[in-house]
Amino acid sequence: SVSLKERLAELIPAEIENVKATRAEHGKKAFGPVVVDQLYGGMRGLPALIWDGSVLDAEEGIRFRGKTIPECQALLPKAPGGSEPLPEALFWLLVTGEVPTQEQVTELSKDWAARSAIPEFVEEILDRCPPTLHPMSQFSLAVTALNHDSAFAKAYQAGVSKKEYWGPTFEDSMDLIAKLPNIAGRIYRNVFGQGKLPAIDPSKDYSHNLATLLGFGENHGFVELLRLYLTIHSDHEGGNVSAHTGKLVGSALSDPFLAYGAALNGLAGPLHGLANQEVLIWLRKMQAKIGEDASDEAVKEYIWSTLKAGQVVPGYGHAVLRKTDPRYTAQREFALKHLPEDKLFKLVGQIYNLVPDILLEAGKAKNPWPNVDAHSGVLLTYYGLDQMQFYTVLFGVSRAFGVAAQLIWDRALGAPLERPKSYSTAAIQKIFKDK
Ligand code: FCX
Repeated sequence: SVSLKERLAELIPAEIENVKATRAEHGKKAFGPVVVDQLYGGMRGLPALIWDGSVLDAEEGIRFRGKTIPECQALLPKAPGGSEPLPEALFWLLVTGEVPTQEQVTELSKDWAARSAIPEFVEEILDRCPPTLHPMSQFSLAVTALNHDSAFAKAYQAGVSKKEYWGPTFEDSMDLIAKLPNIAGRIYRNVFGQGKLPAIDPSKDYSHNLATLLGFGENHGFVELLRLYLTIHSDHEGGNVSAHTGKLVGSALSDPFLAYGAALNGLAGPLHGLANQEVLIWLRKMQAKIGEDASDEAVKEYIWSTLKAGQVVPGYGHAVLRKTDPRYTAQREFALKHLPEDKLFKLVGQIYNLVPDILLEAGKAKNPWPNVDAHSGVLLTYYGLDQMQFYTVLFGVSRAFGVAAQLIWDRALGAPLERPKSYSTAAIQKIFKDK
């Protein structure tokens, strides 16, 4: 079928059986020891969630349904004349585990274009936001407000059976993704004053339309960048702040708009998605202080001054990864192909040669290597999207793909309310008093 919903309906019964069988066979088995430090330490490494869409290996980085980023770049359908994968295809892969055909992807592009209009009252909410309100706050407001027309919330009120939850969740998830370009485009134009928002073109792919709404539709390089960008930022297994928040809030049967609004608020934190903005601000401050063609010595000194001021080096380190993020590498390769002589790109490369040794010498960070955010802003800046306060919104458009895919599967598999146990320090002391 060219319809994602029909394909999904075919896959769900077998997966329900698969989970049942897995639980029957392994459900009562212990899954490694938990140490007290994990309770205090942000639950690093604690096995706590199930998500089939993507898995993160500390050394190798992300795989989407078993496929690395280079494999996705090779296998997923592309736009005519394009060489980067279409994020529509990545969404199909995340949801079904299957590489879609060109036809299936085209159908998704059309479906999303048809669903893309946002209610007038949401436009008004955005138009009334002061331009000084951070774009991510505006983004989360608008996404939350889409709950006004939630198919899931409506079905729930009408008494839909648990077995049917996934259908309206699917509809909401598709609407959510489809409406993000109009929300992001409106925020961009309101805040940065780039004129009136053009219309979505139903014959174009999702990234091309988003580029048009931002004012870059004629720029082939930028459109290609967005295709890559939206593909690689979509999902990073289940435990990161945005993915986990979406799943957690969804577990209360809050609809996908409420769940994703919450996820966006997590993405807006500087240790997570906002890091892409922070990297650019940091690079610009560095250039202002030490000039554009600074020596390694001057750059090193600047990096040390950041650490000595008690700040993090944005774009470096990771809670799970222990090697260079393949999302960084994919963007570096894009830059080598499209902007090899760009000064800011060269600075990013220079920093890559210096930061890891410094972080190792400083002795705290478990991972001295760059993550996805160390590179993305430089590429956007090159094409003229140099308003760094907007960068995390683009991350947020992409992350909706992963969170939406999870929400659909959680409702299809009947995932329960999340409710882990918390302990007091006094309780910990008592438990281990004589041990
Ligand atoms: N610069 C300076 N110090 C760093 C650091 C960095 N880039 N990365 C880690 N550290 C420090 C931590 O702050 C911590 O210090 P503390 O003991 O004084 O609290 C110590 O090293 C140990 O932290 P570590 O276990 O290595 O890292 P965590 O799992 O706690 O945190 C993040 C991971 C990503 C939050 C951390 O590396 C960081 O702050 N990096 C900079 C911000 C950033 O780039 N975030 C984006 C991450 C990601 F890709 C995304 O979500 O988009």
